[in-house]
Amino acid sequence: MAPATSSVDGELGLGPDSALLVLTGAGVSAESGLPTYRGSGGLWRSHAFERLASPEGFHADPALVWRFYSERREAALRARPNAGHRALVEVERRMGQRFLLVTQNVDGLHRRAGSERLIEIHGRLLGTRCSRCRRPETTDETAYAEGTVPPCEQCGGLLRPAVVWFGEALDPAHLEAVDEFLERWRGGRLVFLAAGTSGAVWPAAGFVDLARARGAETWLVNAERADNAGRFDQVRQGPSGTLLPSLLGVSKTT
Ligand code: BJW
Ligand code: ZN
Repeated sequence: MAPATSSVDGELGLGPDSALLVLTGAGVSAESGLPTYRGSGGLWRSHAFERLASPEGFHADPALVWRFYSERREAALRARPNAGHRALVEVERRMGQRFLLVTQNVDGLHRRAGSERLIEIHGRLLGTRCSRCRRPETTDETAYAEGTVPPCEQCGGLLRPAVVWFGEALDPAHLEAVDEFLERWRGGRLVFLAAGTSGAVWPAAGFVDLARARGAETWLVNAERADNAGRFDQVRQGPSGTLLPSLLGVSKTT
């Protein structure tokens, strides 16, 4: 019997000439036990994002912001990648350079699952950088004790989590990489697949339009109706841990 992972193309029907751009959001980590941002049980339902995920909020109360991120670091380190993360690793192994994963997630679970062709456009929960100087970002898994705000050893400024807050620019190199991928593979069978994202946050919410403009077929996998669902060709409602393996033709147990 052929291995479960090798022969099936899945509903997306990805063949050797296809290219696949995937955008993931917090819903993909929900089955790993991490909360999403919006919707029931979402972080922004119980926490004011203006105070916790903005440069102004950090300036006003850095200790409060570090408490929030320290708790989330602990949760992310406890979590394990799920079948959705693993399906994306498997499809990357098959497709090589014809595959790119762009995630809005900061939890690090795609990387821990084994994804390598990966761009983390909203940064990393387990990274720290300086709010004042250009000290290089470092990996930092520390959950700081309540009231602690770590100082920068180079300039004495306040260190902050290496995530992208509202009102902050994404790394232009990341957006260029998305554009280059679409440009490189336009003309062939190009597929854009978004999973577990509400389509509420820009610029990621507009990637579907960039992909369509390059002739991509567009697919959405989400538990509830996303804000931008009407702009996709195909919408599948349900859990990504089940739907991603079946769309991608990957065994759920890999
Ligand atoms: C499941 C599931 C399961 C559950 N299976 N599904 C254009 C128009 C309007 C506004 C703007 C615009 N351009 C920019 C803006 C402003 C702003 C913005 O988008 N605001 C909107 C809210 C209106 N954007 C920005 O500020 C961005 N910056 C920017 O554009 O800069 C421009 C600039 C240029 C030059 C100079 C200066 C500026 C930055 C955005 C940063 C977002 N940051 C956060 C926080 C990261 C750190 C942290 O974690 O604390 O990123 S906010 C939060 O939202 C986080 C996420 O990555 C992001 C997206 O959320 P996501 O992943 O979609 O999660 P949810 O919870 O919304 O949805 C989860 C979905 O999963 C749900 O629909 C569920 O149904 C589903 N689900 N279980 C499948 N098992
Ligand atoms: Zn500094």
